[in-house]
Amino acid sequence: MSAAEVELNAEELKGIRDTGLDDATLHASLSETWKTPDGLYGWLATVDHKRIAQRYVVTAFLFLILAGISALVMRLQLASPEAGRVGPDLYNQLFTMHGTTMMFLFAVPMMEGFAIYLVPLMIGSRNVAFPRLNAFSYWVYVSGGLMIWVAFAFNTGADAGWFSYVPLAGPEYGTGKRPDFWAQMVTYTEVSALAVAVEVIATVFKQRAPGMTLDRMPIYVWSALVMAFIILFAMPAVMVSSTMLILDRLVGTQFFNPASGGDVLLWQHLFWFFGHPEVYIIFIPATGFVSAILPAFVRRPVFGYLGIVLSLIGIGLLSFGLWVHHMFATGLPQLGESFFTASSMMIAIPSGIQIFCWIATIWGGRPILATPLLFVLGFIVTFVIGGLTGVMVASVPLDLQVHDTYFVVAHLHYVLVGGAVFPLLGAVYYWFPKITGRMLCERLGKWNFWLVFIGFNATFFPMHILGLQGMPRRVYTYPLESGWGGTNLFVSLCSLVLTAGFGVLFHNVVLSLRRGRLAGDNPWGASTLEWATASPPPSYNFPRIPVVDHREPLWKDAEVLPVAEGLRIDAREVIAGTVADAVPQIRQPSADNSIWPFLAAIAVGVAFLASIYTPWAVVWGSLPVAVTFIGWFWPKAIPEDEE
Ligand code: HEM
Ligand SMILES: [Cu+2]
Repeated sequence: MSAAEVELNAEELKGIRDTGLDDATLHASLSETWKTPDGLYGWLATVDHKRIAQRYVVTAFLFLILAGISALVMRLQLASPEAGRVGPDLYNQLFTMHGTTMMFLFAVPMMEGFAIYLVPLMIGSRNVAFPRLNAFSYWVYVSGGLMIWVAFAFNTGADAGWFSYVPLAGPEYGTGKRPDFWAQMVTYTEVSALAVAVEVIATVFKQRAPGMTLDRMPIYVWSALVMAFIILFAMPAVMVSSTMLILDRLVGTQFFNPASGGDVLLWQHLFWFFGHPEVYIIFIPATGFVSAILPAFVRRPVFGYLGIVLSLIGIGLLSFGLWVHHMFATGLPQLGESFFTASSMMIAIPSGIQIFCWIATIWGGRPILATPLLFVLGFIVTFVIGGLTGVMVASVPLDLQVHDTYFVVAHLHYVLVGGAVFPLLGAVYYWFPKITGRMLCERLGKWNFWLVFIGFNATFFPMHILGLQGMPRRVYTYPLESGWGGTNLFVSLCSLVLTAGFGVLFHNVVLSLRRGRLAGDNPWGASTLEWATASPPPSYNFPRIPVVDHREPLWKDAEVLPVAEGLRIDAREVIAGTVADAVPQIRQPSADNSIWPFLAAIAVGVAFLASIYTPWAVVWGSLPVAVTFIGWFWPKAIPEDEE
């Protein structure tokens, strides 16, 4: 960058005070201003997006382990025909807890966690917008997850499937309190997801580094933004429906009871209006990982920036027009079926564009086969297979044949594991050095990849065949004469290979945390801003806010990254700018640590939980909630007052 350009940027920044401090003073004062206090109080009160994000990621991994164990127990039971290791009642709880945990407590929060960690660093800011809401969202999520698993431990695990259809989950057939716990868990996780969505949108739109116009934004940030918008429009549908379910069960409303004018299919419409976009909430940020990882390992920018961004937005919009393909077996009018078949197949177009752009990127580059790139390649192979079976089941006649069989189980795992878990593992290998300051071991990484890739395909590919042979999903056993025993045994054994792959990952993480090679700021020679700061980043992220005039700021042949100065160092501040062009407008105060979000989450959590037992909890429970919110929002002296 020439001196003239720096001057221009500095000109844009007028109105922001220049601190003009040397590095050591700057570091000392910013560390003091942005620090998290030691001890338990600091742990509960921190609003540092990186700490909160790390918690999200670690907690989501713990839920992955729980859900994985339930899957293994299911596979143990299904390994041989007519086995009695797990009874039907426990089996129902197992597949419901597995599916529910994977979707609501693992995949979505994992993606949220990564977004909270990466977005402020990638756009050159010091924290997310609404840092206290961020802290609140984590505690709400974790209490929802704990609640449903504690209930499971007391034999009250949800048992009506991850989509909890009525009337099975309704007042007439739903066992005990089981569906109520499911419905309330949805409320917790959705409150937290909506909070994250609002933070991500506000952060991306308002807090980008000076000069980072929308078309210079990293593709991952675009994907996080699209994810946040999908959350915003999809999640309310399931919150409404789960609340209606709990009202039907607890206070005798009749939303889903046809005898009193209610409608059973209404549940399915509301659920899938959320449920289909849900898979894109998981998949879109995963494609963002791919677009972030690829350039670093093929040494060139991703091919077709505009095409990929438009595809992301296109997928986000289209994802709201497909939900009825989950309901082909409910007897819809022919025209409706054709419409939703067509729209389901249409989504293959933007997905295909992205895949071709990635292939073109690899084609034109010089690929270095490090572990993150292996996972990306594994993702492309696996996801394409899942996409192909997706196009198959989008056609009504075929769907009616394989509906509720293991073909669907195979398909959904190919898209979910292929489309989200593979990129996620790539992302773990890619950003672990940034987050912890240490590299993961490459040799173990290769073992990790091959065990997961081979284990996954060997476990799930044969399920297509089982499905075509007629094996229904959600059955706790099958007769000897069916002839499905051999394949099932093979599948169960291969799931152990997959488990071993995850074992290697956890081993690698534990080992590398202590003994991994030190990473340095930018071990992969990557181009985006998170690599411009230390690993792990300091509490304030960047000593000086970077100024961006390029899509790949760290690949420009500049000796040093241009920076903006002028934020206060004695109070928490971020730069807020215009939405499209990121021209700095104001210095925005950023919230300090506070215990109130934690207390508010407890109050909200207790109210949600108690409302399973009495509707009065909604009334009396709102009092402590109000108190904690008053504490949280108690007016503070704004910086201008102090001056
Ligand atoms: C890691 C290895 C995994 C294994 C061995 C596994 C195994 C299984 C099995 C055996 C079932 C079918 C149960 C039945 O129909 O009887 C199932 C269902 C399901 N799995 Fe997985 N799974 C794994 C990972 C995942 C992941 C990563 C996700 C999502 C991100 C996921 C989401 C689901 C869902 C949504 C269902 C449907 C549950 C229902 O029918 O209500 N699974 N899984
Ligand atoms: Cu769908």
